[in-house]
Amino acid sequence: MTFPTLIADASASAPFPRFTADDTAAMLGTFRVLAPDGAPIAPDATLENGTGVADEDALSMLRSMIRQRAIDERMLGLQRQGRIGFYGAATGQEAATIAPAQALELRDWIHPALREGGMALHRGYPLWTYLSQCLGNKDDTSTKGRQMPCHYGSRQHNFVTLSSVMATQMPQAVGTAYAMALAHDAPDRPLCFGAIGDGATSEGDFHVAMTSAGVMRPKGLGLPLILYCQNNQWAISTPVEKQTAAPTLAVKALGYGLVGVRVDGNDALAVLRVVRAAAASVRAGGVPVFIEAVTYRVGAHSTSDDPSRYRDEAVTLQWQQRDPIVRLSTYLQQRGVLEDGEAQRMAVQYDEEVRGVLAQVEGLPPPPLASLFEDVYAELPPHLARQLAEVRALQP
Ligand SMILES: Cc1ncc(C[n+]2csc(CCOP(=O)(O)OP(=O)(O)O)c2C)c(N)n1
Ligand SMILES: [Mg+2]
Repeated sequence: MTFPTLIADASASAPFPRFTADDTAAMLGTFRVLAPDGAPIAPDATLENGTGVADEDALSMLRSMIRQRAIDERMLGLQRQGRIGFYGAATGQEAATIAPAQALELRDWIHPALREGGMALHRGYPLWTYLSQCLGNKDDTSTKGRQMPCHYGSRQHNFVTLSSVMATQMPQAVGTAYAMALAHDAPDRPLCFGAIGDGATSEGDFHVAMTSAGVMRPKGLGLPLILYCQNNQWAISTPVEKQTAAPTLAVKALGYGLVGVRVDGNDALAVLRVVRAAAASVRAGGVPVFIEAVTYRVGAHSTSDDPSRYRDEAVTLQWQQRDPIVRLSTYLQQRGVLEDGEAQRMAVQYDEEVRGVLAQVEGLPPPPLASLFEDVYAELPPHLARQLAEVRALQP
């Protein structure tokens, strides 16, 4: 893999958003607002701040991105110490993770993949619950200690519990969007956002979902649906070039009659604008939008993985220099709304927050043993009732 090719076509003048299903330029070009050094590429005087993004929105994203990194770093450390069993970090992908959450509304539903936990946090999912899920303790209201770490879910935040099985988010999101289209009317419908990684585009579910997303037209309108692929260029040890011979992932949308857009996933402002434009379009009844956010997995796939065994880490170093947090904070400093050193201070403050909450939740007991028997049967079958009685007898 050569580092520059995937971003060489980035251009400020990429024709976006035009939202026609045959706009191959948007699928082949990469929409970008900020250059890697944080400078707006081609400020547009007709847009707010020249970038189309209000300072408070940019600051809100920056805070969540820095918080996400602080959490990820602490959780990776915890896994290495054997205090949790697994963790999938979004390091280097914070813009691609947080910006869609800023663009969407709380009434919209999210079917997340492994890297989207930060979307829930940005929506207000408590850090206490997030950490409790990773620990599988009694306050793990997401999965009651029955799942691996990173399987966050919250009804209150319309954040559907992650299924580890790749690409399942896609047909599930189509189904949710279909229900939304039946229950609500354009032009202001809630929408569903389904997230996947680049590797998931090779799954059968991807094809099933893309086909269904195109042909299902309740009330004669497109589904209120955004399908979102974080192309971090690796699926564990398989590079994206082995997933497809297509020039981009976004261009696949064309074959299904959807809108495809490719965006620089390390540019929070660009992702925000793309998801906002897509949301406005699908709320109003437009064709579902498939977004490819180009980024890079600068860390390991998960704590069970060692990328130095299969990839050239010199490339990783180059991507580390395109840090989405540095890009956004430099932009905000240049605008005069972020002080020198403020981003670093925030990082320290969030790390303290994580340590503080962790110190409290690590002491919590596991969920009650009897909860193992809940949530599947309305009435326990006799063999499980017998086992439940045995469990109760064991408890002090
Ligand atoms: C159907 C299925 N096959 C294999 C796996 C094992 N697996 C877990 S994550 C992963 C790679 C995912 O890559 P990608 O979709 O690019 O997402 P990323 O982890 O890079 O965010 C694989 C193969 C799985 N979870 N589900
Ligand atoms: Mg990937």
